[in-house]
Amino acid sequence: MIRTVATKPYLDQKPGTSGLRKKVPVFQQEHYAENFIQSIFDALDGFEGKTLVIGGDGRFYNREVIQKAIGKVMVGQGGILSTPAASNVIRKYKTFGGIILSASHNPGGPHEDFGIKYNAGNGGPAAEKLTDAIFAKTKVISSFKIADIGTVDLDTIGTVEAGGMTVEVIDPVADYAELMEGLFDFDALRALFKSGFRMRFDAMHAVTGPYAKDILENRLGAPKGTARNFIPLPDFGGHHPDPNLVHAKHLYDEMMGPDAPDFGAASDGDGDRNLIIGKGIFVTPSDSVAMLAANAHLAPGYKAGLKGIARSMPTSGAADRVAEKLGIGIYETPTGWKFFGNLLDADMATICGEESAGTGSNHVREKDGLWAVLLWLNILAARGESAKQIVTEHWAAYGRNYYSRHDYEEVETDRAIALVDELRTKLASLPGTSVRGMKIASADDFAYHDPVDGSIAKNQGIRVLFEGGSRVVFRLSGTGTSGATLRLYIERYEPDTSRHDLDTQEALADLIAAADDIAGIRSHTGRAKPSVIT
Ligand code: VG1
Ligand code: CO
Repeated sequence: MIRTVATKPYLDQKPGTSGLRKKVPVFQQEHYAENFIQSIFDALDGFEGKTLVIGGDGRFYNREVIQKAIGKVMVGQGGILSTPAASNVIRKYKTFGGIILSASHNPGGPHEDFGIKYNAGNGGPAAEKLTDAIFAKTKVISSFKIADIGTVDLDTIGTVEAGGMTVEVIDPVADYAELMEGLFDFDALRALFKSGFRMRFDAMHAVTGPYAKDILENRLGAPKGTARNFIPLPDFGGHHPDPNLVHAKHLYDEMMGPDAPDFGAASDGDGDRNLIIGKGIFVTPSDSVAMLAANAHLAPGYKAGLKGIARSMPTSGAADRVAEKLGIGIYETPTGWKFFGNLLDADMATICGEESAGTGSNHVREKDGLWAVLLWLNILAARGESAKQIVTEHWAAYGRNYYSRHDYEEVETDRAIALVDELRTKLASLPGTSVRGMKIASADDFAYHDPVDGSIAKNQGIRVLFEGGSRVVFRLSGTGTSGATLRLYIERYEPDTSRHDLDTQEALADLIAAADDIAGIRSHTGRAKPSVIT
């Protein structure tokens, strides 16, 4: 029985970098989730009778919203599907699209964050054109449709008919594990673990736990205990499921310690991010995408080579040097995975990456945390070298891009906007001037012209480029849920091998000071230092 229920619009349902993200109490307002989900369908055509995938990272409010969205759907057991696994299910079963319930790396719980995102039939996040259309619908919605099918059992695998609809509860891991098995040399990985290779994977009580446990321990024979914090919890054990040097500091400390395992990794709330730490060496996400691209041909799924590499604008230029050496295309896109979709669909890019710990390939249309970890393992096995050797050899061959991101979180929105506005008005006058002895070569507000569909995305981050290739980038986050988050990205290229083991913050100190001179970060935000440095 399908009922139509009258509703009133909420005016704050504009999707950000990755779907709609708000605090749980915001989503708990009457009809808030129903309105947004109905608006997704109102912006789409031709889904009648088709199948929809629903994924979620198991955070608080996940199950409740799944019951609201249900139509003819495929859903992961327990309401769980990692973001990359959901992308795979959409592609594999050629469904109409999917809805992913997650706020990714943001904390979960009754007072923390929740999110809803729509992925299209290619498995990728909805392009801007569609998210704009969804937002337009949320502003005029007057009713939504809902099926009274009672409570659906999400915990038992199988198909149930409910209220004239079919609900298929699937094993969330099986299809994904099969996909990984086709890309990587599982025999070589089994041999690696058999030889005594030790690894630590921290699932941070988020969605990748069951995937890591099954793939690493069951299928690849890694010792029990390789996967840690592998039981997904609705509040992620009270932590931020954000795999970076702040929220996964325990892993970093272990990997730098005297009895460190050979390789350490972690993933985020919805399983699309990755943190890579070799024994005694942290690999920045920007370096990781460059190193994966340079070595991908060692894995069976990429032995024919890459078509191209794409990276988000704030991501370091390390990957550009690899693309140049390989003689393949390099694409610079705005922040957010939705901008890679066209390049992947058109087979112009094979590997994509973001500085925020996102790496992925054309195997799905999302970034994929465990994929990056398995590709690293495959490369380690094929080369028979440690992560540290691979990293230092890469720097010696290509030069090192020192890179860091400074986040100023929960800044008052007005003050953050004032900073950006002031910076914009200054842009034209900056080139040719010097800051701290460094000459500014150019300054602009990044705009992206999509080479596939011709669409243009403006105001995607302010870049100040210095002579010699160093740069600072400023942008406001599109995923935060309280106040504004200012992100400052700092990069310096260093070709000289004798200067490859400096402390990153020291190597970037003059650029960090220059960024404050240029943008007045401290005076605008009232903060003496960033909240998070990665
Ligand atoms: C952040 C990252 C961006 C990433 C996005 C979604 O966006 O910077 O690179 O694609 O999160 O990641 P923003 O607008 O806050 O800078 V996830 O793992 O939260 O889906
Ligand atoms: Co994520």
